[in-house]
Amino acid sequence: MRYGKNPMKNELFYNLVGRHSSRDETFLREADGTVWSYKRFIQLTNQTANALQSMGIKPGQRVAVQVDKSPAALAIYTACIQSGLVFLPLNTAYTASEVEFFLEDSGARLFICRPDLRDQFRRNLGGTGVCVETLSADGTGLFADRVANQSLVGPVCARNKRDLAVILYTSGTTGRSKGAMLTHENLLTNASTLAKLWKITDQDTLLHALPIFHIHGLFVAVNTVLVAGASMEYLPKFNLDDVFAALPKSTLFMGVPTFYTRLLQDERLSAESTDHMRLFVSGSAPLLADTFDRFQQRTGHIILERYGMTETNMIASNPYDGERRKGTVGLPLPGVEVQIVRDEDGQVCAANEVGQIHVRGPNVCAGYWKLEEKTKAEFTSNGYFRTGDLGCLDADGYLKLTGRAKDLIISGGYNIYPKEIEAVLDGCRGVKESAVIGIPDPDFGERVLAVIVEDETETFDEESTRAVISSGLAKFKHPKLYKTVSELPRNSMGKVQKKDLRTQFAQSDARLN
Ligand code: MLC
Ligand code: AMP
Repeated sequence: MRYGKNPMKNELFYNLVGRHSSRDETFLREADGTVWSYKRFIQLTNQTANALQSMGIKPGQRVAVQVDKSPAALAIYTACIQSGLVFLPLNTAYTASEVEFFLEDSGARLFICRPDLRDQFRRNLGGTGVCVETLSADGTGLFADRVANQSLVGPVCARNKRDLAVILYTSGTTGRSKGAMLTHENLLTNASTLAKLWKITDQDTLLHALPIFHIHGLFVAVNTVLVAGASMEYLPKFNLDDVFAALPKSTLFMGVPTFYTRLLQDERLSAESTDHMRLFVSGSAPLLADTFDRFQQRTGHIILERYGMTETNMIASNPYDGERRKGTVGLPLPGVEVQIVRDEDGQVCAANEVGQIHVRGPNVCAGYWKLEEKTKAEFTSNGYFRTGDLGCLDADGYLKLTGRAKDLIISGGYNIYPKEIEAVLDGCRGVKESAVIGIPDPDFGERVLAVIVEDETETFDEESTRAVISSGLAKFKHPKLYKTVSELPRNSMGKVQKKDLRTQFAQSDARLN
């Protein structure tokens, strides 16, 4: 699919949505059995686009959304693409203060939230010019009422490949969240490449249990389905009973490693219950060799592991037909260049030599919203993006991730930046300083642990600290364990040695609260 060929001049919209407009085939089936044909979903997209335009929202303006997963929520995304608006999805776990930062930083014109939060946001956002509308999980709400009154057909706004489609905020190693700017080209090229590589066709049904506010659930999953004209079993969230109910109707599954470890704990997982499945894909966090092996032994399926990040979409994937090599994330995607670069001298590493992973290609974002200096710093002079991941390419070109240069914890597929939590902890009573680390967790892969050095004058109080954390940070970021130490281990430069802390606390007991 190349830009400039489509008379509608919005290639992304055309390839994801427009070309399916008269298809009566199923696009998605909800957990309660409600079926949405492509035609009906596209009518809803048109109605949503008309509603957005009737509110005076202009191409390029940002529409922020923090709502439960539903067909109507997905239609806001496709309607934004149609109308040339910039879609800004937000994790439903984010607290009001986290959301307010994103709204202010992005200059969002419209914010669509869950009905129970409307009054609070209207109060907090009064005077900022952000319009607050609502949408609930069942598709009702103030915004839904506007949508219902609109025409089933709607205009398509012309866009070129460099126009922004989506802003996705990622917390940073500095503790300051950055909005990755994803263009129409980023999304379309990546979805087309993956659908081709994984041989997704209109005969496929994806079991969709991921959230739709991150690139995994939205771009890797939904966009590939749309590009291929496939269908989805569309679950509100990952839940074992719903997954096993939908499995017989599906051919594809995509998940974070936690989904696979949870499936393996369920006796319903077997060769028989998965015999009609064509492909299981894992990503967003390291898939343990043990999970890979046990899944193959139980089901006969070899999980296909792939690698990506918000700023770059997907970077590498194990092959569909060739060897899916355990412990690797496969080969760089067609059109995507991966370089492993030595820290000391910036030279490209030899095969199997570990270095910084740099990426270049049409998949890489246009930079960070309103952060020109930060954007410059994250790209090399020859246009490669610095992922912050460490790894090596083997002699066959398979990429192996070996660690992270960035201080990051991945819990159940969600990224947690310690700096953001440390900044809150350091302001708590009785805390002189803190270091937040990830320790192994059998369910989430990593679990957040806070190491506290007590203030000389005041005693550290875990309960009040938990309350402060709760009021400011999304639940998945909360430390599950607190430990106090007399001092943090530091190297000769004064840098906290988190590696030592991880070793010291690796065996910390599993009591979560
Ligand atoms: C929920 N909790 C988590 C958590 N998810 N804590 C840490 N990490 C998480 N990921 C909290 C809940 O609030 C709850 O707190 C407690 O942990 C247990 O909840 P649960 O019922 O067991 O969790 P559940 O709701 O089932 O959610 C777990 C999950 C979910 C794994 C299904 O986290 C999930 O869908 N993860 C997928 C994330 C994802 O899509 N990542 C892709 C990012 S894109 P309490 O206190 O109430 O008990 C990306 C790039 C790429 O990374 O390459 O794809
Ligand atoms: P995010 O910023 O949420 O998009 O997360 C991106 C990060 O997730 C990457 O930089 C990696 O560190 C990690 N990641 C993604 N896929 C994998 C994978 N297959 N194995 C290990 N880590 C992964």
